[in-house]
Amino acid sequence: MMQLRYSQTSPYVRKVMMVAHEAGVADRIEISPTDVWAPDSPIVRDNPLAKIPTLLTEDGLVLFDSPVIAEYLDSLGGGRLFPAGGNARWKALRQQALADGICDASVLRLLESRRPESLRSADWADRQRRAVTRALDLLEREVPDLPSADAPTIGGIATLAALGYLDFRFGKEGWRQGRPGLANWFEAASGRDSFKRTAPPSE
Ligand SMILES: N[C@@H](CCC(=O)N[C@@H](CS)C(=O)NCC(=O)O)C(=O)O
Repeated sequence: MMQLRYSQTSPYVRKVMMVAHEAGVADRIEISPTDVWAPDSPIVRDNPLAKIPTLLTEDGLVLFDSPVIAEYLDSLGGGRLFPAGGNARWKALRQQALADGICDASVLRLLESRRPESLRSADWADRQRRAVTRALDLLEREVPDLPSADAPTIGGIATLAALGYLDFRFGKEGWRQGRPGLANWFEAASGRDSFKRTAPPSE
């Protein structure tokens, strides 16, 4: 069995678990809930960066971060989600980078809001919020490049995980507003089993 250092609320974990479901290897992964914020968190034994997801493979490799884990799990399932070459590959990888960047900025914003009030920086939080806004606007323009629901790629999977995270943490901000193309794409693509089976807990 592989072992995945995991949290149910992490969008990066959701992405790699979606890949595991798509690749048909989810039942080879043992989930190991890991609190990366605990002072004595066991995560640092496996990942010096103290981040999840971290995957321990059946061969004894320790893999991070999520793009590496995603490509590894996809390779076990025959490599359907990472286009082999040419612009299709670069587009899918850039979509993943954009989606992961939305998650990075959103996680930073959330963490900032959880610091003691006297330490919070409104400017810093706003910088992250604006990055997400611009990224969503770019996604709206590039909807025609996103994969259809029945032919997923890593770009589409990562985009679903990022938009699902915005719904989970910043739902009231309404990312769909003014982005009808992206909203429609999400509506169709989020019907996939891999997305439904990896939902975060409802708050
Ligand atoms: N680039 C990393 C980001 C992973 C990440 O930031 N995970 C968060 C949880 S959502 C984490 O473990 N944070 C702990 C920390 O930053 O110290 C990836 O794609 O795996």
